[in-house]
Amino acid sequence: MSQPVITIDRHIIEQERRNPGATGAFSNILYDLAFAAKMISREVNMAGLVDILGGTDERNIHGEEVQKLDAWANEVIFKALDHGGHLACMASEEAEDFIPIPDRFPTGKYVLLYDPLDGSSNIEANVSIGTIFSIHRKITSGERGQLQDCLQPGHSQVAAGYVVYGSSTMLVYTTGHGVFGFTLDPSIGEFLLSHSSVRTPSPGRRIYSVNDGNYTNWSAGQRAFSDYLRGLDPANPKPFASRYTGSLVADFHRNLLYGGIFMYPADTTNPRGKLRLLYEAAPLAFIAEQAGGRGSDGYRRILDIEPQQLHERTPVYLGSSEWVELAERYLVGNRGQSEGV
Ligand code: AHM
Ligand code: MG
Repeated sequence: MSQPVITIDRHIIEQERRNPGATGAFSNILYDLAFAAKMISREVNMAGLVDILGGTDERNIHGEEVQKLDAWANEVIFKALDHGGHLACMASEEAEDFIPIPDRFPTGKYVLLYDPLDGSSNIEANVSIGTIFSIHRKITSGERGQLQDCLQPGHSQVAAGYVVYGSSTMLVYTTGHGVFGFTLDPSIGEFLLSHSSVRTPSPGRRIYSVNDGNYTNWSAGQRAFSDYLRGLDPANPKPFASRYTGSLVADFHRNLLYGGIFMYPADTTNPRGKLRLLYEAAPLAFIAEQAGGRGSDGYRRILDIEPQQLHERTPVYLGSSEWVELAERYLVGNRGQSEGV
């Protein structure tokens, strides 16, 4: 007999049954996120057609004002989740402050943080882009969420995931019991289980993903590690392969499946790196760890960082444990020798 087709809804229900105390609230958040992902996927796939179908710079074919796709995706996610009664508040990379649930809707015990469309500068060139999300429990006592509910360390996430809008659309998530990937079948509009219990191969492929153009602005340790990866260090005469699209989700996803290391280090212009702790680093670090890999800021586990601000940044090292640990050794070993950072 052939294997049963497992939709994301079925998978979520089966995961929920493993937790006898579950109320279904958490599952509903995941359903709503999957729905929003489908909406965004459809629009991303149409992005190149807007001009052909008669949109103008400011108005689409329906005469409506055209929004930038990342602002539109931000609203789609918010509206898919604002009314279900499961969230106390949200925070988005696209919004300066945390976003309370509108007063007309009931609230719930979870908090959602998200980056609606990461890598959106790549859209015009048809390069894969993604959505990233992170879910926490509300920790304050009031009915409506507060800023404090959003400022939680990554180790208290109850779920995290991302959607990659690539050659196919995939949703990958973890609730702390492994990593599961679902591929969207556009003919039936369903996410189907395609990657069960994803493990990052160990040691995995020798791939590194970083914006090498920043080399001269890096610390001595980062430069030394980069030299190692490029085969310029006698300790490693065999260079790694370099793969970098400039789209975090795409680069992370490839390395999750193949092995390798993704880095966005600190540099002289971005002393805390470029990527955001709450919307990008923490959720992907949770997934990396659940797949047997590692997530570090170069010195400590990303999931242990206590956030102080919604939009704070952190250096990021994600991927196969071997390579992330090696990066840490180079950074720690050359600490104090940094010119710029
Ligand atoms: P964004 O949140 O403004 O889209 O920026 C995040 C993106 C990541 O997807 C990617 O890893 C990084 O910025 C690329 O930055 P750079 O162009 O500096 O290499
Ligand atoms: Mg982003």
